[in-house]
This record gives sequence, C-alpha cells and structure tokens, in this order.
Amino acid sequence: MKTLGRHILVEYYNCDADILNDVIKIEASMVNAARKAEATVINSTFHHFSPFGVSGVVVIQESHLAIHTWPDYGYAAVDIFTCGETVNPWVCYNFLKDAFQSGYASAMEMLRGQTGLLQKNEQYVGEYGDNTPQTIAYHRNVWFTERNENVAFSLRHKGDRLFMGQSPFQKVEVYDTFAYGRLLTLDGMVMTTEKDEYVYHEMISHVAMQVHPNPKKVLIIGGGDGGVARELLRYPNLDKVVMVEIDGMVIDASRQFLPQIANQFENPRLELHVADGIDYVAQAPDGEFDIVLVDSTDPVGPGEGLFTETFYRGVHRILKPDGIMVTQSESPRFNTKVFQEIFQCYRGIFGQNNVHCYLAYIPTYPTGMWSFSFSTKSELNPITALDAAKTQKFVEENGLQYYDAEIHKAAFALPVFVKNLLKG
Ligand code: SPD
Repeated sequence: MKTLGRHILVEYYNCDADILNDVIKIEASMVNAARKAEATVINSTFHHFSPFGVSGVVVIQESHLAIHTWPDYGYAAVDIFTCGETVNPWVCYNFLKDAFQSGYASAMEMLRGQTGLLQKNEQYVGEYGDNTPQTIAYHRNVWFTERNENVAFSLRHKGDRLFMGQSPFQKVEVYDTFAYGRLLTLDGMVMTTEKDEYVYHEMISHVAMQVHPNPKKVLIIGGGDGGVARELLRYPNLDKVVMVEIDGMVIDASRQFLPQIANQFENPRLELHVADGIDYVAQAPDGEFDIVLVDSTDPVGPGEGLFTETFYRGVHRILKPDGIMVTQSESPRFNTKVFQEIFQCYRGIFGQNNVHCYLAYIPTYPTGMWSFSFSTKSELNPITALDAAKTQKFVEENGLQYYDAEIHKAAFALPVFVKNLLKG
C-alpha cells in the first residue's frame, strides 16, 4: 500500500529519570535522532516544566518528532511522523531508546494518507520528501520554565547549559537566555539574571544602608552570587561585610559565569564563610552587627530554615540597639501565605510599628512584584530618616540603575491589597 507518511507512536518505559527531566539533553537527542535518520531539521521548541517534565517538538522538512516526558514515572511518550521515502522513523526510534536509556519500549506504526484514497490536485506539482538540496537555517526554541501548578514564567535560552551541578544542597544551573542574559537557577527557580539583577541587589542593600546613621559592620545571610556584597562594598566607610553562604557551588558558579555580579569576592573588607547561616547567627555574639541582610532563596530546600521565628529572634539578638534587618520577603501575590506569616513573625519580634514592607519590580521573579521587609530595633522610620540629597549624590557617584531617593520613598507605598494582606 502506498502512503504519504509513516507515523509511529512510541512508549519509552523505564528510562533514566534525570535524562527525562533535562530539557537540554532531550532537545539534543530529538534533533540528533532526526539527523541520524537523515531528516532536515528546521526548528525545535522545547520547554522544561519545573519541577518535572519536558515537552517539545522538532519540526523536520519531512514532518516532525514530538515528545512529552514524565520523569517521575521514567516514561516518555513520543511520536515520530515522516513523509516521503527518504527518512525511516525507526532509525529515530532506536536512537531515542538508547538516548533515554529506556529499559523497555514499544511502538505502533500507522501508515498515513493512503494514496489510493486521495486525489491529487494538479495545481501542486513536485513530490513530498524529494531530495532537492535546500539550505534551511535550523532555528532552536528551547525554554526554561519556572512554574507552580497554576502559573508559569518562561525564558528562551540558547539551548546549551553553561553550568549544571548538584551540590549537597541543591541543583545549581546557569543558562544563557536571549532576553535577560545569563540566568542562575537553584532547584529550577530563578535566582538572578544579568539584565535585572541590579533591581534586587540595589533594593535589598541601599534602603537600609542609606538610613542607618553609621553602619560599620554588616552581615549577609545567603547572597552566594555576590550581588549584595557588591552593593555594600560601594560604601567606603563600611569596615566589614561578613557573608555566610551555605553553598560553595553557588559562589563558584557565579564567579565563573556571572563575573559582573560576583566581582567583590577578593575585596579584603569581605569576610566570607561557606557555612550554614542559621548556625552562624545562633553562635554570633549579641549586638555584633549594624545591619543584617537576609538574601535567601525561596522557603524550600536549604532556604527553609531561614523562614523560622528562631532564626529571626537570633538576628534580632545579634543586631546593635540601632540595628536594621532587611529580608527578601517573597511575592505578596505569588507567595501570599509566606508573605503574611513572616511579617507577622517579624512584628512579634521587632514590635508592631518597627516592621515595614517595601516593593520592587523584578520581571524575572514570579508575578514581577517582589517584597522586602525592613525591621528596626530602634524606632527609626525608613522614610523620614532619609537624607535625600546625600542619597542622590551616592546614587550618581555609583551609577545605580534602580534605587534612588525617590524610589526609596515610593517603594514603601503599597497597593491596597498588599496593605490588606499585612493587616490580616
Ligand atoms: N524566587 C526568587 C527569590 C530569590 C531570592 N534570592 C535571590 C538571590 C539573588 N542574590
């Protein structure tokens, strides 16, 4: 029977789960399977879905290869459709079976478009799948996606990971994205990108630094990419920045791949500890620091312990009497429960009127609206304490890109729904 195309539907069982969760390996395998069968690859579009699963398609001149994976079941569903005589889909099938290290695979073939049942419209000449040489530029479309069950955010990247490592704490990855430059992710969550990192790092650092009367010693908990240290070390009168980051791999990857963020690790005023911030705070002497900045990951994995009352009570204890704590406090819209709980917790420790919330717009974090908490041991008001002229001078001398005196004040103006969340 003569047909226009061959379509095989494939079940790959008992595959390597890590491979099935690796969008870069899967895209490369699917493209290479097509090439092995001598198909002409036109483009590919692949998405990784955090935490598990990859979907993608390779468009070939002779039709397509498509996949969806369930790493948690070690299973991949693939369909391979080829038109014409030149490409054998079973070559792709065998190639992918090896690539996914599938212990057991099955497939069924359907012949598509029986020519005996079709009538050719004579206005279209030529044959499908002919060997006419053509130059087709292959266009890759590979996406990183951070999502929960209802919301997703994707960034298209160049298709090759610059770095991937599994530390004792988390999976550390660096991608090269088209829109935001290099991207650092931890356990599949966006931590920072080259193009918008300055928003977060300026806002977590300068709000407290500009209103504290005379900061000399500042502690950073987390901050492994080096962005907060970079901002603090712009202040010549600061004697010491102590940074306690649990994961040396984050520091190493940032130094290698994000050098304009991680550019102060050699500064003699930086005292770096690769250690657990929770232990460090528990053991630090009372009244040791003027400012403590908590640049944590989200409250899952190694960051979880940084969202507990015991930890914040410790931070309060190690602050001087006029000390300030600033933490990243998640997105009011995306992480509503954590956001409310931590503000309640801070108020219980620092006092109802000594805890303030401020916001910044960070396009690559979920919802784009990100919050920070500002808590004082004294009764310092973060808006009225600002000397705007002095701040503007600092901003201009240092070429800041987001923070200035106006943003400082405006950041404390909260949308009604955020105010209501904080009342609740
Ligand atoms: N969901 C994003 C939370 C990121 C918090 N830390 C970012 C690290 C940047 N130095």
